Amino acid sequence: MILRATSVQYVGSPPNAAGAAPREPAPGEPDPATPEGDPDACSYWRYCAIDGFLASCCGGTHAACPPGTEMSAITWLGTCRNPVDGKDYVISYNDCCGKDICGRCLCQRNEGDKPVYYTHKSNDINWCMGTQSSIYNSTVAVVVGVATES
Ligand code: ABN
Repeated sequence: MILRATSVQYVGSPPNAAGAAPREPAPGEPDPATPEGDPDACSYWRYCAIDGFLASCCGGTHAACPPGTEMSAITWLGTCRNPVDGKDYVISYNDCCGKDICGRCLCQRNEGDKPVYYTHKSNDINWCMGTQSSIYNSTVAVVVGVATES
C-alpha cells in the first residue's frame, strides 16, 4: 500500500517557509543582513589590527576621514580575514589629522601589533607625520590588497 501525505499542518511558522521570520544569528555568526559586519563596531573585520578612534564614528567612514581632517600618507598595515569570502586582506590604518581627538569609538584590537620600539610594526603611534598638522583625530581602515602569504 502507498501512503501519500497530502497536507501538513504546522503549529506556528513552518520551517524555512517564505515569509517566515529569519532566525537570530548564533554567537559569532555574521548577521545575514550585513554579512560583512558593521563598520561602526569595533568587531568589524577590517579593524583586527587597529588602535584608535573609528573615523566612522567621527563624521567619516571606515575608509574616509572626517571632513576637515587630512589622511596621513604614512601608515600602519595589518592583515585581517574577511568572514564573507574567507580571504586575508592587507589593511592600511591611516590616521586622520588636523582636528582635535575624536574621543568616540575607541577600538584597540592590536592583532600583529609589536612594541613601539619596532616602530614600523606598532599601531600605538601617532601616524600624523608629513601632514599639515600632527594633531590626531581618528583612524580609517582601507583595504589595499589581498594577502598572498602569511
Ligand atoms: N595610530 C593611532 C594612534 C594615534 C595616537 C597615539 C596612539 C595611537
